[in-house]
Amino acid sequence: MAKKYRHDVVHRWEGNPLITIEDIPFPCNTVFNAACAKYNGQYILLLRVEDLTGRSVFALARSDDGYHFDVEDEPVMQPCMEEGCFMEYEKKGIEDPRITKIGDIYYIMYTAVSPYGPLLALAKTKDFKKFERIALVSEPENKDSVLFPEKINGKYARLDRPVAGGLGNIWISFSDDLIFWGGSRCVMTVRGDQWDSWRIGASSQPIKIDHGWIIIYHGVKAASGGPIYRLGAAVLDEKDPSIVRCRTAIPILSPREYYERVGDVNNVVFSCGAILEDDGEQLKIYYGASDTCICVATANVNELMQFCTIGEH
Ligand code: BMA
Repeated sequence: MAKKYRHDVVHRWEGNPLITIEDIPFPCNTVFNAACAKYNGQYILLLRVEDLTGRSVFALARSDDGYHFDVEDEPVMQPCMEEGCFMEYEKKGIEDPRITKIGDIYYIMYTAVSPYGPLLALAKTKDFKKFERIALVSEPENKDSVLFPEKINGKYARLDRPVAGGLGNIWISFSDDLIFWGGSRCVMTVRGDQWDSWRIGASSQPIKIDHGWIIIYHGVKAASGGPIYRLGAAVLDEKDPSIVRCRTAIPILSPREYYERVGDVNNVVFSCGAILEDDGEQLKIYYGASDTCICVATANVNELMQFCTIGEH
């Protein structure tokens, strides 16, 4: 059972891990890094499930309380098998989805793993039954894209994480149609030799709060024993989200429990989404632990904001 620690701002659910391969009805290696949404009063997780060949597919899980999930019998999205560009660019799998609801459509940004490296792809669903691909929306190497739930100054906006010079920073881009993107700017960079010094990437879809957008992001440090993936938070300006208003100086969640320390990839907590409850305070952060299972933790969004400091962004 997850231990309580009085300095925590993010609190692990005592029933973690909430989904393991035992819960997946079809054969697989691992399940991790799930996108989340609320649909018809239910919690939906779009799970990244690595099949026995090592390629990832997406499966769907539903829950009434956000903690106890039932996983559907078959994957809802697999790497594209029909001739066309998706097939070429999803040959090595589909990974790490993030869901953003715009109007009555749930958009899914995900990583298409191509022979040329990972790139961004976009799909949509209205009912979590029928999923439709829209477009490939970047070149490699790019990952960790999240759409904003509303237009910013008349344009769709996304965060993403291109890799350049070995480092990964968070960028913002804009679009009129969700397909062609531009106006790109760097939003947040890796920091010195801190916990987020090697790579950072948006984890959760941006969530609107008073005067800004809060995001959960992951930060990676290249430690001597291998990379360590941790979570932090940042608040972006409401009208110009390329401006970081504040950012956590220290991580809000670090690998500590056995299931976060040991797995297919050790020392990983990696989130692909969070849900702000209707009270406007409780945030449920879903995260993959050591690329082997799925967990949930909660935070009070106001306490989280107090953790974000003005300073070096
Ligand atoms: C990142 C992503 C995640 C994964 C993490 C740790 O680059 O590929 O899917 O959880 O590495 O292995």
